[in-house]
Amino acid sequence: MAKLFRAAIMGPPGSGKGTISKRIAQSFGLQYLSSGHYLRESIAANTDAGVLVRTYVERSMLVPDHVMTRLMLPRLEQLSNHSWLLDGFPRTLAQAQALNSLYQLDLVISLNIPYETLRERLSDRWIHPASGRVYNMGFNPPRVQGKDDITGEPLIQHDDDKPEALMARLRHYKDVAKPVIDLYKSQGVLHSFSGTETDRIWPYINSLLSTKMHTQPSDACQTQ
Ligand code: G5P
Repeated sequence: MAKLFRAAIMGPPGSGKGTISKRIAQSFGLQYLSSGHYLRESIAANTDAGVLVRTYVERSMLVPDHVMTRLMLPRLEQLSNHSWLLDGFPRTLAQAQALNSLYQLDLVISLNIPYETLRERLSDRWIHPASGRVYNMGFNPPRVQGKDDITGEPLIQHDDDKPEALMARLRHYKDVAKPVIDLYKSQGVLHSFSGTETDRIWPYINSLLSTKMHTQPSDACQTQ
C-alpha cells in the first residue's frame, strides 16, 4: 500500500486557507477537515460544547486547546487509512504537540498575506451569529442581501472586523502561530507562500503537491 499523505494549512483569518484547501482536496483527493466547519457544526447542534464554542467564535477568539483537540483528533482516528488535509488546526503549540504525538505531518503550508489585503477581505465579512456561517460581500455574498442563506435571519458585522480590532487579532494570530511554524520548520515540513491573490499562489502549491504526492493514491473523497 502506498504511503499515506498528511498535510495541514495555516494562515491568519482571511488568508485563503478554506479556498485553497478545497482546491487541494478536489485536485489531490485528500480528505479535508476544517476546524471552523466542525466548530460551526457544533454551534448549530446547540450541545453544551456548542454553546461554549459559540462564546469564543462570536468574539473571534481562539477556542480552548482541550476543546479543539477533543473535536479534531477523534475525526483523524476515523481516517487512519486515508490521506488528509487539516485546515485551521493546529493553531497553537499545544494543539500541534497533541497532533504530533499521534501523527507526523508530511507537509505544512503556511500562507503569508499582507495585512492590507486581509483587512480589505475581512472588512467585507458578515456573519450569521446563531450558526457562525460567514459571508463575504465581494466574493461569496448571501443569496439575499443581509440575510443568512439557510435561515433567512439577519447577518451582522463584528466589531472585531473593524481595523483596530483586526490589527490586534492578526497580531495575536502571529504570536500564537510563531512557535507552531518554528516546530514544523524544525521538522523540515514547512512551506511558506506569500502573495495578495489566491489565484497566483495556487499554481505554486499545486506544483509542490504534485511533486510531493506523485506516488500517492487518490484514496479519498471530500468530507466537507
Ligand atoms: P475559521 O473558520 O478557520 P478563520 O477566521 O481562520 O476562520 P477564514 O475567515 O475562514 O479564517 P480563510 O479560511 O483563511 O479565512 O480564508 P477563505 O475563507 O478561503 O477566504 C477568506 C475570504 O477571502 C473569503 O470570502 C474568500 O472568498 C476571499 N478570498 C480568498 N482568496 C481571495 C483572493 O485572492 N482575493 C480576494 N479578493 N478575496 C479572496 O475559524 C473560525 C473561528 O473558529 C475558531 C476561532 O475562533 C476562529 O476565529 N477556531 C479555532 N480556535 C482555536 N483553535 C483552532 N484550531 C481553531 N480553528 C478555528
